[in-house]
Amino acid sequence: MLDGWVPWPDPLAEKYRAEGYWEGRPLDGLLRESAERHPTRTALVDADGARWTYAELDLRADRMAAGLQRLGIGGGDRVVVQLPNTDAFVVLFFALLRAGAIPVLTLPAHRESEIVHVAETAGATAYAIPDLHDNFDHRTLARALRKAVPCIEQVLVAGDAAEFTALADIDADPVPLPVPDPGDVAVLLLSGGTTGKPKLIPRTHDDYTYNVRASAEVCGFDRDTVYLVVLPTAHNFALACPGLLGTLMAGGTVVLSPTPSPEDAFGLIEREKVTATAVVPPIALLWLDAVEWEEADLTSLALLQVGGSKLGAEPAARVEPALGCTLQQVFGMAEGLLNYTRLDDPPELVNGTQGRPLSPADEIRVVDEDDRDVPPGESGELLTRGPYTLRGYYRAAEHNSRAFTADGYYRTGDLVRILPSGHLVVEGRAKDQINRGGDKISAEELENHILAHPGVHDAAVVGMPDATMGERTCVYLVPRGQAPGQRELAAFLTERGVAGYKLPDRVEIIEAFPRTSVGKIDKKALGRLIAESLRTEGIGDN
Ligand code: J2J
Repeated sequence: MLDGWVPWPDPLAEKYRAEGYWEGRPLDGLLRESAERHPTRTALVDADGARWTYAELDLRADRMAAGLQRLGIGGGDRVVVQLPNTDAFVVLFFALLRAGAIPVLTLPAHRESEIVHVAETAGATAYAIPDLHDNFDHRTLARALRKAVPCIEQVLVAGDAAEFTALADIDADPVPLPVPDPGDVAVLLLSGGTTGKPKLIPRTHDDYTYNVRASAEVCGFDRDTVYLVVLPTAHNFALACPGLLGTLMAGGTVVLSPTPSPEDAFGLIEREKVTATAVVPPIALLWLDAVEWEEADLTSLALLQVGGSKLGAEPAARVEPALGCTLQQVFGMAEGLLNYTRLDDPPELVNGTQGRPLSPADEIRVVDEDDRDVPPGESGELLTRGPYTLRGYYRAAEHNSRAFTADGYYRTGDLVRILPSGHLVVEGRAKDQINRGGDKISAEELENHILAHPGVHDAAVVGMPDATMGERTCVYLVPRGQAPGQRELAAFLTERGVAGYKLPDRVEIIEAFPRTSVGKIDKKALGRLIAESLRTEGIGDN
């Protein structure tokens, strides 16, 4: 068993098993079972139109699993996976599970700063990358990683491997594979983060399989589902809610889009008669506009899931008339809890709420600053525990003591209120994080990087309202001599290996920070200050 993660207390685990939430099946079993049930149906289609049946995908995963074992990868080894939306991701994901290794999922946009930290924390022994993606050579990053994190023994490359191992060469005749303990960790997901360093989320075979199965049920996925992966495959939403795993479990077809652009996505929706997909609000807004000029036939699309940040009620109401499909709002988190509007909810709930919990076993509380339950209908911080919500981040004991209550509730940092129907409305945030159109940025992590600049005495990162993205990132700097401007700071952070989506959109200079009564930087005041500046400049959210 993997050490350093926090399992559910035994009585609770027994309850989840007895009540049928946890079925004792390994996560890769969903592909195996679908391959046995309908081997000749199409499981996967890539952007170029290459297609794999369930039998073919299943065999590819078996052969790669055997090849990985031959390379010595298995037995609980952690493998950092950073692959774009390609068949290589899907095959490697299942192959790692079957070899007994644990995929550690990172986004294509992550760079040295994030990857080094994740690989170190996970104690990873291998790193899987594309050769080039989005004008970036991931092999350069792999070389830097190997220097910084000596436990990385192997680099696996989709494409031109240079001095490393090509994923295409990892292939061997299928061998008997280890059978995992379903209560053990299957995959490590990356958290959006509120602290100085990104955190890892352990998801077990039992809990993640339930996450996928229950999501597929609520979303009505079946063998006729054609699901388009638009967000990165490594994102919990696109992977498992119900996402690509839910589609494969249901026996449908997964289609991979390289980008969320209307050109790519609409073309694939028309070509493959896509029935369902999941996007973040800025992409939904872009698509709502793009139907005006793009000619593609979107009539097959029956379900658009939108989540990751809050979708306004006004654009929400435009989805069905403009795209001709049902909208589903999803308020989820890689940590676990998922809220979905139901397919038969009335329009006021679909457009005006962020859904209700997926599982009857989800426990939620809404509390004030002293952890006391607020009166029904009032706003407070959402706490949750349940059969697919983590009990602790991986190897983060100190942080866990703050991120969870003594009785195991996860503090989401989200401010919500609950309607009598049980639906949640997200009202704001209690955590020090920017949600830039679904991309999460930990203010503390970014501030730490910015503080390394010689022209910066102190830094405070806050969100500023933005019509498309919901919010963008603004940093207030107290200069030391010559403070950097926005471009210089971006170049500095890029040089430090910070992911592009975390670069501040705006830099403001300030002599001293406003402080709260206890002497902390008053970020609410800074947030009001930048919102006010935007208003006077005629920019802002309305
Ligand atoms: C407001 N805030 C939201 C929403 C997430 C499905 C959907 C999203 C994620 C995700 C996910 C929101 N309205 N509809 O993993 O499976 C904010 C909250 C939450 C945080 C989690 C999924 N949907 N959020 O976004 O781990 O602040 O997961 O706590 O990236 O996103 O971020 P993440």
